Amino acid sequence: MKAQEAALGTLKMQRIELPSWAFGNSGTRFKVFRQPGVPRDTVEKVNDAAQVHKFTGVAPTVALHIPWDKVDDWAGLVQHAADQGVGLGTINANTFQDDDYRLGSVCHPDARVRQKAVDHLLECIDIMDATGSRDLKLWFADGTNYPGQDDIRARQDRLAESLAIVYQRLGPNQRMVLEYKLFEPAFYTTDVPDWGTALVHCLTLGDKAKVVVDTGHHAPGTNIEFIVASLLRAGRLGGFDFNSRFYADDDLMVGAADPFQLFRIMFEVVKADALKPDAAVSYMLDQSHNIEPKIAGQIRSVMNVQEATAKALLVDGDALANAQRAGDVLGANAVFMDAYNTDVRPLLVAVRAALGLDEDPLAAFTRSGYADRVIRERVGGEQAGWGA
Ligand code: RM4
Ligand code: MN
Repeated sequence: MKAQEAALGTLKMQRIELPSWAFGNSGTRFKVFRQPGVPRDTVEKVNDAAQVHKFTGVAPTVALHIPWDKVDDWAGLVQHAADQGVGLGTINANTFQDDDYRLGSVCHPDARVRQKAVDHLLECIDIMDATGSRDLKLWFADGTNYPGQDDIRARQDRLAESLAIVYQRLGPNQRMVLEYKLFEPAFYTTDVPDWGTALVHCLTLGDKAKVVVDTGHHAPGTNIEFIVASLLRAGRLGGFDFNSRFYADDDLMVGAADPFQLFRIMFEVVKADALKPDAAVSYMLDQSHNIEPKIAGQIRSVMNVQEATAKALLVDGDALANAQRAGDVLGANAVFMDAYNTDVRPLLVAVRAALGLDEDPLAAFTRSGYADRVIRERVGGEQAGWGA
């Protein structure tokens, strides 16, 4: 009972960040299915994100992607978000959708293109100044497709030089968070393919540089919780991009493909006491809802993170430590699995009650009529896609 009460307190304070692009149309490279009622601009994306927070109570910030979400009046957007009960979060840079970036951005062989990419990243920090955002998220599509295409080490040097310029520009309360990805769009080499490469660059840059773990960016079978534990130990875990994968960077709803993996990851987070706001680890979703409704898809994802967190919080730490010390392999595993196999849905109902929310966020959202209303209202104009 005590454990449940403690878990309830922590779950009430949990914070999950939503990606603006989850609310726009998205798809595969084969087809983008358009959905009615999809936002047409950043303001409408923020409105949709605010619905997720309204019904879950734990998703009060929305991450933006630049230039997709660029607006003329940042102060106006900050105010609009506040009026909806949310804030603006991480600023995600985009150096992958310009013809100049065919051979890369910050690692490009041509100094002119590298400068263009760096200028974009500096502009993102200007935007952070205006929005009050803490984190600049960097994911680079840089890499090569063919052996011999470019010099692997020289590309690392260019990356380090570019990152150093951007790092210097960060304000005292701003951070740079560097995301790695195994492959795609480059297939032979990727310039930031793994947490080792990301960490090496962050360690060289300084304390304000941290690594982002996108759960979809690993080879099949990778032990992601080991990476999380190692980065936490090094004080270099900046945050997560949560999603689910069956094959590669599937961007499916977090906790859908392998809820046990999400539990194992959240257990490492809980062990390191890294759920607290001052632990400065951000918990962001990075998903696209290609065939399912988007706001409901985000609500479901938030609930999945909450369930994994609740289970992780219920692991009996003393019993586990005792079993580990005694070398009791099966006993330790049983303690772990007991928590995973606990039905935490009643606990989350209690969390929602304590927050003054409906116990069933998805049903409450449906009942609110918001989805039907925006389908009626959002006619005309160009519906936002993941790239706009
Ligand atoms: C990348 C990566 C980034 C995201 C882009 C759209 O694969 O996950 O975080 O911003 O996709
Ligand atoms: Mn990501």
